[in-house]
Amino acid sequence: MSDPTEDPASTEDEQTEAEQPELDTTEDEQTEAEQPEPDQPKGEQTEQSETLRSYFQQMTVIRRFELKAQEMYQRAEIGGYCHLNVGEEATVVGLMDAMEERDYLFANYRVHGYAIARGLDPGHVMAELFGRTDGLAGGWGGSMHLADAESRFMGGYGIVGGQMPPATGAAMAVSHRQEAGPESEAVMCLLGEGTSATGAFHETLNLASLWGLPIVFVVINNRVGMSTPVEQASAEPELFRKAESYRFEGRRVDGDDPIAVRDAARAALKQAREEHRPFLLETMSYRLRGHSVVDPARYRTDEERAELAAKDLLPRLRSRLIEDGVLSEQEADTIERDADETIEQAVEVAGASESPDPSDLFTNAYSTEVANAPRAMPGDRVITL
Ligand SMILES: Cc1ncc(C[n+]2csc(CCOP(=O)(O)OP(=O)(O)O)c2C)c(N)n1
Repeated sequence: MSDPTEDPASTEDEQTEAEQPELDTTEDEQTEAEQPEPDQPKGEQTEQSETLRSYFQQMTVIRRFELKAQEMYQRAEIGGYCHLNVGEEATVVGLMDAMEERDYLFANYRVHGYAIARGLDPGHVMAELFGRTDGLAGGWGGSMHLADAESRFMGGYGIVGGQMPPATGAAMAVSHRQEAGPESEAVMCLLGEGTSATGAFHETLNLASLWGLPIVFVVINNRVGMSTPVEQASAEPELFRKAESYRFEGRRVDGDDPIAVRDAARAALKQAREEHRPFLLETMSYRLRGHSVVDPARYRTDEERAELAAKDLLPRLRSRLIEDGVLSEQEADTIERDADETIEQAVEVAGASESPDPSDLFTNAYSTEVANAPRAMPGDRVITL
């Protein structure tokens, strides 16, 4: 793994050949004879191979889900906002694999992949994007506000940094009801690199350290916030260092390597639960598409686009797994076909689901009882009592 204290450019440059996925072997160049038999992948099936195979499968499902979400948005099946995880799939599966069921997850608006990797049904995720009753939030949340309390997936948030105070509050609740130790729950709070320049970021890091909270803040550094490169948005572009000023640990990891992400997140969560101390993990990846599905990313030059396409982690992982004998070409094809089928089924589930009843518009909108009428406000309850 690359030295996490290096800056992004030199980190990539300094990766050794052994660490770098091979980029120069295209699928076309491989001959039939070089392919392992479908049922006998070469070499022993180590645990690592099984893990990589499973990661490739999950990443493929997430990628196909996201591309389908873009298509469904263009067909006006999905409204509102829609932000994709394209290019960040290794980070997504690595982080989710590191979490225990008892841990809580808070996220920003780029959240579909996390819901799927946390084990939620792609059909229910797609139905939420469609705004239908079978959606994770009954169709009221949409793409940015997926949530499932049962799996402790505490939601995506549309306000930049809006997820950080409630995540910190959840970690405070955990610290009050449980002793620090290996069995403790922990909280993972995801954010983009642009968010690390906001007030909520600094306020929550400060309190998490002062109060000794079991929380891992994960900065998913995809290098650009809307159209602004991180170097122009943050005086300290090595974002994991921001933990230092609040006297806790931070670390940067290669976000294109799912195993490196998983191991770093596991170590961070372990420390959070065993010491009830916060941790700041920074994952380095690239957002391959625009900020949201309606952003054509005109701030990128043609050269940058070509560079990004060449960096796409999914075809690189595919080639590497085939080359290492972890997968055969046919198995990779099957994984991709199955993923397409899963996503087609998800679209069917979403399309067949009812739209919410407009008379329910104010149900669950306030924590206090409010008459279910468009003009009602929480204070009305006091007046009518
Ligand atoms: C408080 C607030 N300010 C501005 C916005 C508009 N906005 C939406 S996303 C975004 C960029 C955030 O970038 P980053 O945190 O890096 O996340 P990424 O999109 O890269 O995942 C901005 C400014 C907002 N949603 N909320």
